[in-house]
Amino acid sequence: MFKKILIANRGEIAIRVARACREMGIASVAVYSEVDRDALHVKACDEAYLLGPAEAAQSYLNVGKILEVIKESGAEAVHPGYGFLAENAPFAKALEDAGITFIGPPASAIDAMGSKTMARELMQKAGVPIVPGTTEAVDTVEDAMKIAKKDIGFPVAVKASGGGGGKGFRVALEEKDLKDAFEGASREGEKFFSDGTVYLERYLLNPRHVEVQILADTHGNVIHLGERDCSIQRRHQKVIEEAPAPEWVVDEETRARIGKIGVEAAKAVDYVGAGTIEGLFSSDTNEYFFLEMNTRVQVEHCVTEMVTGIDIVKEGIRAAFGEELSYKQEDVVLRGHAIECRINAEDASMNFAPAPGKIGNYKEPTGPGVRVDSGVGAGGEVSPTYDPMVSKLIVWDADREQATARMLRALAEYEIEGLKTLIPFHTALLQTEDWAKGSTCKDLMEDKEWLASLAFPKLERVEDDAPEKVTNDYLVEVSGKRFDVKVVGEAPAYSAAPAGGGAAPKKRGERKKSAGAGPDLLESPLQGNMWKVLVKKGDAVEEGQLLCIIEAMKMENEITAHKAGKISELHITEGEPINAGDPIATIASPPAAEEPAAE
Ligand code: MV4
Repeated sequence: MFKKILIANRGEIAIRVARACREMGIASVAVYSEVDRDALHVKACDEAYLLGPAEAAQSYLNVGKILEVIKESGAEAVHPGYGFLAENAPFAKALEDAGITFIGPPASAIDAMGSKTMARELMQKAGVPIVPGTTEAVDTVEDAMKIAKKDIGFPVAVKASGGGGGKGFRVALEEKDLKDAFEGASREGEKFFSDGTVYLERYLLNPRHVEVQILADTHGNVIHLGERDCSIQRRHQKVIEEAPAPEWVVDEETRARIGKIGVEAAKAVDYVGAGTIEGLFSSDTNEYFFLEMNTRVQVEHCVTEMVTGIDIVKEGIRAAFGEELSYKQEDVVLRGHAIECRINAEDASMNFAPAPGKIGNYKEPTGPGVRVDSGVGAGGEVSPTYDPMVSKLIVWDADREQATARMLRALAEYEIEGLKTLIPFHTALLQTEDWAKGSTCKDLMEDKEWLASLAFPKLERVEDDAPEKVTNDYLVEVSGKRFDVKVVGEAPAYSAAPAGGGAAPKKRGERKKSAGAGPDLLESPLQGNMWKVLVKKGDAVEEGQLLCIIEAMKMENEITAHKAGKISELHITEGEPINAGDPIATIASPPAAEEPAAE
């Protein structure tokens, strides 16, 4: 087995991989950016090297620097986790050329699946069902109209060829929408993937997102670990995942059928390691269609681990080393039900705007059937530079209903001070009839009133009066290599009001319209670029009305009015950069409210 692996990632997934290494007797090497010096993933590894400044391009995406660290540390293999360099074929190729093992599929498989049109063509040839549509890019709106009318029929989905995960995805419900959808998807493809080409699919009405976990080795063995249902999404970001799908959605026979589809898809690209076939499942017709393959370990792999007992990360490492998989298909048995809630530092009442910041006290839930894969802890910080995930809360129980109860218990135990997180959102959602029925909760996720009712009490920073003495861990970097040192000094003054407690979220429709009370100034919750400004000075706005869109981390973040009133000052300009805490708009309350004041 490998003696030393470099983990080219940060946060919870870097820790997840480090744990697998520790259990396998493999030394682990962390890499970190300047803002991650105290990050938990650094401590989870045996040694650690500084890559560079916070900006991912200069640190976690800095291939040249990572290659240097590989050499210096003597690592034989690299685990990319997810995000960053995980699906970067040139990186996998550069490692192959340098004689370093990339823990993942061959660069050719990443390439083949990276182009969504090429993937569709390959899958069609391999007999894998794809969503009806084109397997080649469509060049013009006119061509698109012909194909949509003749071969596909409306509604039609327009998707960017370089896309994936819903980026560059537009829907044309009828003919007159096609031009906008085509141009929108193309523009987004150009912006995010430097590829403006698009293709067409039939737009399926109310499908479920059902994906298949695959494991493959270099000896030709390919198995599946059953499906995950990730139908609860917010603007194409998964927020809750479960394994298996609700039993009334996917039965044993369907599971075997879509599992086989997943295995065939992986075989068609000579896959190695852990991967996922994403697909759309139409419950009405029992049809399953290939959407795309994610050629990496996914965020939600844990729910599959909980119901199969198989360590997906370890199997990926074994496969990369050239060992055979530890399991045959008939060894894979699903037991019970697992649910994962993504505990993001986001404000569900503000269109899921990232809410990065410093964590005060922090206590994770424990007890039977509970797993927390976290990337930060007490006193830690969710940086505005990276993905705002605090942790993944995963529970297992004998069936879906009991797993739901267990998740609600765990969410209630979870204490995260100083940050707005999705805990109130998950708590409310898992108690809805929609969730119990196993619906995709699409309407709920768009229900602004319901989301606004999940608002937090205002967070406060409280100064400590007498600083206590504490032992602090400091670090020294010698030639970019990290060493830990203990220093006794004063505790930091930061502390924060509880975020987890406060009023229980109101039920749907119970919320009263705000009469415009509270502070006037709305500040940017995140750093990014002002992409669109939809209001002007002097406009009267409703609470929750869309004001502007900030592009950050390749995501469009909708910023909505925090209260009703008149925009007395607008502090933003389209196209300009904006920092977290910068003013966006001053909203003056309307004169004396007609509605009675709340409470
Ligand atoms: C679709 C679709 C309907 N028809 N494609 C693409 C990325 C993935 N995150 C969701 N995607 C969808 N692709 C066609 N041809 C609907 C979705 C979709 C979705 C699917 C299942 C469950 C929830 C969803 C939420 C938004 C979009």
